Amino acid sequence: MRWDVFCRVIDNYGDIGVCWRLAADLAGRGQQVRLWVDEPAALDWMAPHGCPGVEVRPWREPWCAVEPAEVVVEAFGCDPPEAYIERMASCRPAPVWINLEYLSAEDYVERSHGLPSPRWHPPGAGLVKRFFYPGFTSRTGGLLREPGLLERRAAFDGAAWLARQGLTVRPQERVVSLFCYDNPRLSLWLEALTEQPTLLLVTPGQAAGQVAALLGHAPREGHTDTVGALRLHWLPALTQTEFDQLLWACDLNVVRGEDSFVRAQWAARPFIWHIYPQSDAAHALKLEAFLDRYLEGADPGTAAALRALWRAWNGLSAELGALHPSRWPAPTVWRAHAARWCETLARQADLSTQLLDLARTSKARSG
Ligand code: TRH
Repeated sequence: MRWDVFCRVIDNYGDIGVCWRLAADLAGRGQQVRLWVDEPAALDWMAPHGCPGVEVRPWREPWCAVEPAEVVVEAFGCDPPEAYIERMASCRPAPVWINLEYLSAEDYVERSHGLPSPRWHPPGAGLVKRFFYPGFTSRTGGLLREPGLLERRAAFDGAAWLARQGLTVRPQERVVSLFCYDNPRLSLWLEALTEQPTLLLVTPGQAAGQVAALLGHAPREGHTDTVGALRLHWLPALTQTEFDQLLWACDLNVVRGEDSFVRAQWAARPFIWHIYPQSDAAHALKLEAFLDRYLEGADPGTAAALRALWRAWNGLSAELGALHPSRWPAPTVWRAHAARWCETLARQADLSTQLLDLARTSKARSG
């Protein structure tokens, strides 16, 4: 099928990050995808080699007159151009129109997934938009997971990857990646890490900016600084494929937003989620909803330590002692928990498989 995916970059890299993964995954399954994006700059480093089957097109006003694809995905309610919707309404059969929503573990997701929203007024009169909610249970749209992802991770050699970055892990050292938003708790956390043999891989942008400010010098890409038992290595911007490999190579990953959050789960390694902060504090409920699912079945000590750590990291609790590694679950216990969670998620149908099913059945229904 031919697909048009619409992406509006609001901020950061998650909007384009999710849309690119989706487009590449669909193309890998033989679909033809046009990715319409208003701000494609991040693709230069995220996906410099492109992907066969994906055509990146500029989303500009005034809109160009193009024939709509058979399946139209608007990411995160970004509202495709009116002129495009008008054309969709005149197509016979009408294209399948799907709104890919934000990821959440909250209960409303199961209730809302798949709901139709018929359009009564122009420009889309007669069309039906369907809500597609990614999620963590079988009654949701699942998570992006390309075929063979977990097998590639299982065959991956983390030490060799680190060696390619010029790094050799020392005995007892914990390898940690840092991809986060601005975080006033970061200095306390880093101070605690100086007491433990740690190799911290710092991603460019907000993470590097804050660490650099604390050290009092600019980030030095490719270099390593040492403070006590902590070695800090400044990473360059990685492609999305390499970013996954970074997560696979680490013992602990600090991730954020939506896409890196999902990839950390497929890495089957311990992780801390810096949730995207929302002004109405909606992120607090979202964080707790995920923790409820993630920690189900964990032993009470592990569950309490992780909940306290994640809350403290996100500024949702004053119990800052939870940030100290001495309060974290034992590495083997934490890793076993992460591996079990990944196995549980892998039993669920992945997002692209479910999206393809929805598109095929909707197409068959509309004739
Ligand atoms: O960048 P994010 O915080 O993105 C978002 C946006 O803020 C968005 O508006 C919001 O709605 C959403 O979060 C919840 O975090 P995210 O989602 O993890 O996206 C980062 C992307 O950048 C992801 O695809 C991985 C990629 N990346 C690389 O490819 N290479 C790198 O070196 C790094 C650091 C990231």
